[in-house]
Amino acid sequence: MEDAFNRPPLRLVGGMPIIGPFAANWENVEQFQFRDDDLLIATYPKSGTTWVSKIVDLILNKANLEESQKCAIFERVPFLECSGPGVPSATDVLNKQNLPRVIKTHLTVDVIPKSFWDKNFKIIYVARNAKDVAVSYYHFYRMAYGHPEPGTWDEFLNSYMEGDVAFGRWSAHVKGWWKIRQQKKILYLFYEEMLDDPKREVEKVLKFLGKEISEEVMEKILEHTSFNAMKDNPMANYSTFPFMDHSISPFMRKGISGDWKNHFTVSQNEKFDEYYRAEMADTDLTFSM
Ligand code: PPS
Repeated sequence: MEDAFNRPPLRLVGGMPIIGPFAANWENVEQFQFRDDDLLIATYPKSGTTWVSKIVDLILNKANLEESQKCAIFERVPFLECSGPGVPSATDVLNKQNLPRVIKTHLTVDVIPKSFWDKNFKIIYVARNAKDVAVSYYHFYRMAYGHPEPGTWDEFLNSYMEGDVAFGRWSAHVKGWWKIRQQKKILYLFYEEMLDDPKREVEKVLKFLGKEISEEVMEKILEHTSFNAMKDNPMANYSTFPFMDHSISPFMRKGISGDWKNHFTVSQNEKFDEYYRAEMADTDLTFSM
């Protein structure tokens, strides 16, 4: 029998590749019922999900650190499509949750559960530039063995460009959510802008959620969601999550913009730029690299 967390192959759900263990619970994900008071954090992998989750968590509990530290961020913000042997499926956890829910997803708009379209809850989408995502995703594939082997960096980059990675093509993901941003209540954030001025971006989140906080709470949130604080925080750095080997590459790896320059060769970069122009020709969505 296939070992669910030992490099199982990707599987297709609704045309989108997903990691093997998650596919087993797909029927429950498809039938998942969103509620009007949910808050959804949607991202392509490696785009700042954990960072924005921690910010939202601290905003909602007014930077009550004791509360926020009671359990890991992946428990406070369940990952909708996550399931596997020995791991409670997020759909089960969420179905039992009565309080307003904050939910994480990496699903594309094409495969999001049908109930998404009938409800009117808020969504925070975070996008990160395609090249840094590729690098971060490569290192994540190396350390998180629910994914197939990434191969060499060059092999992984080719798979990524072809969309043969979990959650498919980056371009389809970011463009899909961008397209529906006026149809649904979506705050579309960029990882690079969060790095540039975290306070400004936290203020955007506050406004979107209709929340006000004191300057003191703001300072606490900024301090506890800085890269260094999150890297050292076992409730934020995924060190308590099974099926990851942080000695290969830590989950909280570098937290910078432009690391792609340390990975892409000149020819990989030329090829990627050409691919990128074609992929992004039909959108006004732009990124800072
Ligand atoms: S996942 O697995 O898809 O949920 O990963 P995700 O949280 O989306 O992305 C992980 C990358 O985000 C970086 N990160 C941060 N950067 C700056 N500041 C803060 N506070 C922060 N928290 C997480 C993390 O380091 C991963 O990026 P890389 O480039 O690999 O370092």
